[in-house]
Amino acid sequence: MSIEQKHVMCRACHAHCGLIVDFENGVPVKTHGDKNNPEYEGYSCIKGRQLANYHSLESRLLTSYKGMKQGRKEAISWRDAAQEIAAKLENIIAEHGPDSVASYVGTFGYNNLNAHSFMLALMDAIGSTSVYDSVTIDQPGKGIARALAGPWLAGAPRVGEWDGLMLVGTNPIVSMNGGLGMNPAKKLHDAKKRGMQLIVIDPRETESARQADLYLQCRPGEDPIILAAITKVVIEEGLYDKDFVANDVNGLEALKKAVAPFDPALAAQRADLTVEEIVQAARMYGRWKQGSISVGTGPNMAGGGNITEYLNLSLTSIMGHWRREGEINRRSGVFMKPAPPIAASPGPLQAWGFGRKLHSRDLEQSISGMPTSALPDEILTPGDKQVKALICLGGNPMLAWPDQLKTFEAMKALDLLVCVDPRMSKTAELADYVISPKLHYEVHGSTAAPGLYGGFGAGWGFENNYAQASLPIMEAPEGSDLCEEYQFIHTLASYMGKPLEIKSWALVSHPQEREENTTIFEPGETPDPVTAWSAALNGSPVPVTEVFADPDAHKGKIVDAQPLLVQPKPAGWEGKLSVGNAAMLEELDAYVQRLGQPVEETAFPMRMIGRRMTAMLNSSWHEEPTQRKRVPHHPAYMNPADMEALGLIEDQPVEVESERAFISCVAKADISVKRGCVSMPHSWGTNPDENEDPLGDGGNTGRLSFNDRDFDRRTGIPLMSSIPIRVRAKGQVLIPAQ
Ligand SMILES: Nc1nc2c(c(=O)[nH]1)N[C@H]1C(S)=C(S)[C@@H](COP(=O)(O)OP(=O)(O)OC[C@H]3O[C@@H](n4cnc5c(=O)[nH]c(N)nc54)[C@H](O)[C@@H]3O)O[C@H]1N2
Ligand SMILES: Nc1nc2c(c(=O)[nH]1)N[C@H]1C(S)=C(S)[C@@H](COP(=O)(O)OP(=O)(O)OC[C@H]3O[C@@H](n4cnc5c(=O)[nH]c(N)nc54)[C@H](O)[C@@H]3O)O[C@H]1N2
Ligand code: SF4
Ligand SMILES: [Mo]
Repeated sequence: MSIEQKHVMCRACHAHCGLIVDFENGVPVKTHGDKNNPEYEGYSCIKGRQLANYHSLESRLLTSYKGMKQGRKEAISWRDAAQEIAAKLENIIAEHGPDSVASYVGTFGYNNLNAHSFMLALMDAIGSTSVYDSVTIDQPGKGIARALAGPWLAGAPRVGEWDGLMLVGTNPIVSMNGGLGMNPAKKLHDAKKRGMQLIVIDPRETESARQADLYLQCRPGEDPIILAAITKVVIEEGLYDKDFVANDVNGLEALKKAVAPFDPALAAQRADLTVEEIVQAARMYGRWKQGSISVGTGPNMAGGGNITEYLNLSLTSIMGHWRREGEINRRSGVFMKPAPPIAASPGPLQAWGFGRKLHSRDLEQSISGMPTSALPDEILTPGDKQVKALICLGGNPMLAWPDQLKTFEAMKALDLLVCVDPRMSKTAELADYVISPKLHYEVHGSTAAPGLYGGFGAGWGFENNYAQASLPIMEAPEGSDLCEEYQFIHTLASYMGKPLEIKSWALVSHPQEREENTTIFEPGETPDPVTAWSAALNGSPVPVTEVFADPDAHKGKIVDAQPLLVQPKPAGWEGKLSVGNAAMLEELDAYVQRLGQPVEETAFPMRMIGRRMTAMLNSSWHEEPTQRKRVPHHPAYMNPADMEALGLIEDQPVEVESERAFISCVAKADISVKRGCVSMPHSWGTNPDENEDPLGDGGNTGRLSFNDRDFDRRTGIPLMSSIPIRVRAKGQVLIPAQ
């Protein structure tokens, strides 16, 4: 039997690993890592290794469908669907105006810049500003903080150069979130071997925390207090880089004053740490000549995301942990053009106050985007700008958005709901149309998205000047009727008689050039994939056609290019980094009153905290058998002592209840979870009109949130972690032995 190996890029998460697929007689039999891939070095995860199954699972839609909302599901070709949807959109726009049509780009739109750019162009063509994505229900504090601190043009050093890394509510070994880059376990192992230190602040002793030199098992929701106390020690003990601050940082005095009340002893008491732990963390951190802090979804979802991210950047700036004059940046860019390599900051940018306001709530667009958590209100609240139609690209509002009960009412209230999704997701079940796309093996892929995320900060994107441009390695199944996401969007626009103006992602830090690099696709024949990718990345450092034509790039390669030498700050340059933003320090001020105070006693004494699991990505493909075997039921991980106190035993069905609602799942003992916390993965569960099966798909943690209480006034994100809850047994039905 002959085995043929083909290279593919996994799009199952934002990491975009370069993998190899073994074909036996033309059939894919195994997907695995590629030892020769210079960036991932053989890495793959359980999800990537099931790619072949995703293509052939029974749950995969091989054609588009319509009429689920009316309970009359019927197959339809994607072209006919596009034509019908175009007519419906035209009617809705004629009656309610262009802003009544909203788009929502989720994980599989965000990670596919080609599809994403076509979606944005469609909204432009319609004239709608109701453009939403998952950023504002993810880590919206990142964008806010980066704007208000000001970007550092030369960027940050990479993991190979750090003396230390501090992880705050993120677990990159599992999530591939920023911090350690690609193949994170190996990167951490190598870095630790050469002496890099690791500090982890997390209520759960995560896979990353187990490697830590110092692990702080904090109470959730108190990160601003912990980082403020660390900042206080760093400033008062003079551990920061005084020259760098004198030349490149504004606002140290304001920061010093703002953190002054955060006495480590008071902070420790509130965050349930010891004073020694906080002081030790500050001193360890303060000794790093080069280092990094990575803040994840934990703090961003626990109420203080903006200020936690801002304190992260403030510490980074006073320590001078940025790339300096004369240093080399090997990442000169393949698909993404980096900012000019100058050791300077242009100064802060506007983070809000420039964009679209909501008609239903006192919220507005910010630099992190439109407040997605409030989109249900925009749909349900009558008014001029009421949203009547929603197009979801690779996202699943019913399982991903906070406040599932309200989201359900909103989805049902829409005149038109379209999902572009290869599965009948819980949202698609309520939709008028679901358009099924081609998958990984069947499409052209590019690593442009992780290239873009490289701009998020240290530990994001690639270590090297790496890129992959993969080709289709398999035909779509015989008899199927599938398209690429961008093809559907272009065809839809064509039926509406609208040209699409594709704006380039390659030049995001060069807005002027971005405007100049627009590609227009007229109604009619849909461009081929390389032409579409070229438009989405027009003006990239290496032309997209060149990368797609390079056989080594099909496998993933480091592209030879002149590294960037960081230039000195030009004479007369005025911009500086800011660590004293008044709005951010006002957010910090709100935490002063918590110092030394016990946590309020209520009927909901425990805290639900989020977590990710290697075997599952958000709501996608939970039905894949190998992955499901690893996580058969929706788990609620609790400290065994808490389980005992509650009289719960392993695998017992339980109800987790917040003030909003209760959900059913299965109790699991886990010594790594802080007492008082229940650690649960998100995006499980059913729609509210279905029975919940704790031994099946479990409950939806989004149902535990209110979208209009305890929300951030800049981005709208409500509490999605550190939610006050209580736990009780759900009968005594025990799971039969496996
Ligand atoms: N309680 C709670 N809620 C959360 C979170 C949390 O931690 N806790 N996390 C939040 C975060 S960080 C995010 S990013 C959001 C995610 O929010 P969403 O992106 O809305 O949710 P996903 O579950 O990732 O949705 C992915 C959808 O894409 C489909 N899909 C899979 N492959 C493809 C493909 O190739 N093409 C297309 N077009 N579709 C595909 C899947 O079937 C699925 O329906 O959820 C948020 N919700
Ligand atoms: N395998 C896998 N990988 C994924 C995903 C997935 O579903 N599965 N999802 C992807 C997505 S959409 C994203 S956005 C990234 C997210 O990447 P991460 O942010 O790294 O996500 P988590 O692994 O959930 O890590 C969050 C951590 O925060 C902790 N935590 C919760 N509340 C608090 C708090 O108040 N304070 C502190 N300090 N910690 C807290 C939790 O215990 C948890 O360890 O992961 C991506 N990668
Ligand atoms: S980490 Fe896993 S799911 Fe993500 S791209 Fe790599 S192999 Fe695919
Ligand atoms: Mo996310």
